[in-house]
Amino acid sequence: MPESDCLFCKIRDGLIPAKVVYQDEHCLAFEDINPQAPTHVLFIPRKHIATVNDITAEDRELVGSLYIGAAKVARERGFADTGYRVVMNTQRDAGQTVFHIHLHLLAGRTLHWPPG
Ligand code: D5M
Repeated sequence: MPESDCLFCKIRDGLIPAKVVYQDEHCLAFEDINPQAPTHVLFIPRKHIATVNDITAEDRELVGSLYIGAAKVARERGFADTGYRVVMNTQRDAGQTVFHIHLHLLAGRTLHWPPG
């Protein structure tokens, strides 16, 4: 899929509105439009990467920034000790629907395991 057709690239570029809650050099985070928990934030790299399969060694810092951002937002919202989940769905069987990688941050309720 070309980057110009990617929903999350359009959010990154300000073409589609989103409630941005965090950003840094590599990463942008916004509230999920269909929250599955009281806190549900998506952390995306500014660079278009379709799936986890497409991450390369040169993306190390960028991928690390998604986790650093998620931990920061989780800490700010008081979940550092009570707990939260970060997860990246990959391909059809995991339910990936947007093909620009995104780290889900879920918190604010008891999260069951396995997720189903
Ligand atoms: O997760 C894709 C996630 O993206 C899903 O939780 C809904 C969310 N989503 C879809 N469209 C939007 C917009 N426009 N703003 C914010 N969030 C959105 P996946 O892991 O691919 O199933």
